[in-house]
Amino acid sequence: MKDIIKKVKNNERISIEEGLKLYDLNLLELGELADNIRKKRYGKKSYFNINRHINPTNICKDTCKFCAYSATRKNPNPYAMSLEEIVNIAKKAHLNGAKEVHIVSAHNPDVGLNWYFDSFKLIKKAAPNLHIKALTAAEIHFLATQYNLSYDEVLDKMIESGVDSMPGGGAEIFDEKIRDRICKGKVSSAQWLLIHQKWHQRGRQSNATMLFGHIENRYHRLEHMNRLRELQDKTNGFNAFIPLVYQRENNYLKVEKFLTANEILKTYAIARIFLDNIPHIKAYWATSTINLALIAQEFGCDDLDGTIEKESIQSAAGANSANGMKLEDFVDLIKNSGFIPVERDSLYNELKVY
Ligand code: V47
Repeated sequence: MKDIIKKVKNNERISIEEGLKLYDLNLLELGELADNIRKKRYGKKSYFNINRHINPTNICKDTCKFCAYSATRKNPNPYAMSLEEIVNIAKKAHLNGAKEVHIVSAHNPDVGLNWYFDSFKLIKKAAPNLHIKALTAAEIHFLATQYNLSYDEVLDKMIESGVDSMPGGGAEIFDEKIRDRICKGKVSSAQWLLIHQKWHQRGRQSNATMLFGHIENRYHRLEHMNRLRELQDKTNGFNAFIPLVYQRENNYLKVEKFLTANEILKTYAIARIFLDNIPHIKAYWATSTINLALIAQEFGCDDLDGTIEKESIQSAAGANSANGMKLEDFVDLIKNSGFIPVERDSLYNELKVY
């Protein structure tokens, strides 16, 4: 263990096995290692943005076991917003101060290809300065397959329609055996990585997520991070890594034990140490709870996502995030936890220090 700690302190890259070993360290010692890296880069700054999540449809041809959001027997309320509804939500959010719309849909085979792209075009027309973060690699794979397009064609259409950056969803866990058990049939791990690589090669940026706390183990998490680290070495296009804590209500993936705060914080800290080439580690409060996200600031995380305004994916599975958070409350919480709230844009340019 001493050798690994020395490596971390000397900013040397650690292996999957060394990352795994770090779980054996006590939480506070591990936290300090991660916190030192965070402090060197960002001091006491904690980043967030004023954003609006929009989930335009929950009708999905795929059946991921962890998902409580898509319309199924457990959630029999299918919907697909009209283009007008989507644009109005974006316009209203922009008027209220949002700088980003984060648009993630289900894989809806009925609305047509243009419904996806027209919504982006119309939003860009109505609010040219509003950053559009939209289409996960899982959605891109779905659109390519459904409409017989190459990934390149879908990615080019995104750029033409005004999409600015890609969110990190759909990554789940890259290990193929686990992936088969939780989301068989959707974008494969290799395809997810290829789509992000192609996006980065267009000079664009994206995020990467990891869904953890279900049937995966610690090795799977590190191996997942390793695939991201390898791609980032090639492209340098990932802005943030977002470990998503699994929410277990209203879905078909039975998990008896909920992760302990200890395990969640250790995973954040190890992500900060292991992913030496991804600048930001985001504690997405919708899945970790805001309380733990605030503590995570001392365990390597430098970003808390944003005010969200409305959220349907994690809240469908039990998270307390359906209505987002008021800006004043968000800023106060960060300040009261001893950090400096810094509003950023979607590409991490600083906009306002509170
Ligand atoms: O990929 C689905 C996850 C993701 C559950 O890029 C669940 O900035 C927990 O990707 N428990 C979509 N998570 C959300 C997402 C995201 C969120 C915040 C910021 C960014 C970003 C991206 O939600 C899916 C899936 O992994 N998810 N069901 C669940 N039961």
